[in-house]
Amino acid sequence: MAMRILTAAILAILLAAAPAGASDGLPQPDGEVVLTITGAITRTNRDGAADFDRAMLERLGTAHLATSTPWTEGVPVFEGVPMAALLDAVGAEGTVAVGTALDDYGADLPLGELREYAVLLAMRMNGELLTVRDRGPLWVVYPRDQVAAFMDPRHNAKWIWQLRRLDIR
Ligand SMILES: Nc1nc2c(c(=O)[nH]1)N[C@H]1C(S)=C(S)[C@@H](COP(=O)(O)O)O[C@H]1N2
Ligand SMILES: [Mo]
Repeated sequence: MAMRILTAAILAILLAAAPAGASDGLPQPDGEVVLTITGAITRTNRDGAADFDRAMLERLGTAHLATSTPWTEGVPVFEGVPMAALLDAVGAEGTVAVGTALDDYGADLPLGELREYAVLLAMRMNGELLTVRDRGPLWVVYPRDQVAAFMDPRHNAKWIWQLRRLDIR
C-alpha cells in the first residue's frame, strides 16, 4: 500500500515536472524551422514559442485555393495550411497575428478574418514548392477571387510573402 502511494507520488511529480511544451501535444520539429509562432498561444514546443518545420505544417492538413493575385499570371492553385487550422494548432487567443517576413517586412493580420475566410498559408503553387525566389517558402494568400472585398488593394499589405514568424496579440 505504502509502495503504491509512493509510486503514485513519484508519477505525479514526474508529470508536474514535464515541460509544458512536451505535454500538450505539439511535437518537436526535426527539419528546418520555417515558421515560429509566439505571443498569446496556449500550445508550444519550446519556451513560449511554437516552431514548425514543413512536415509539421503539412500534418495539420492542407487545402487548395485557386485565386488570381496581383503578383502572378493567370489563376494559380495554391496549397497550404488554412490559417484557421494553424491558429487552432497553437491555441491562439488574441485578436491579431503580427506577421514578419524574411526581409523584415511586417503586417497585422486580424484573427477574425483569418478564421472566417479561407486564408491560406501557402507552401505550394501549381503543385511546386514555393521557393524564396517565388515568395516562399510561406506566403499568406487571401481568397481574393472568392471574396469580393479582398479584391480591394488595401488588403494587399496582408499578403505577406516569405513569412517567417507570427506573434499573436
Ligand atoms: N515579405 C514581404 N511581403 C510583402 C511586402 C514586402 O515588402 N515583403 N509588401 C507588402 C505590401 S505593403 C503590399 S501592398 C504588397 C506589395 O505588393 P507590391 O510590391 O506588388 O506593391 O505585398 C505585401 N507583402
Ligand atoms: Mo502596401
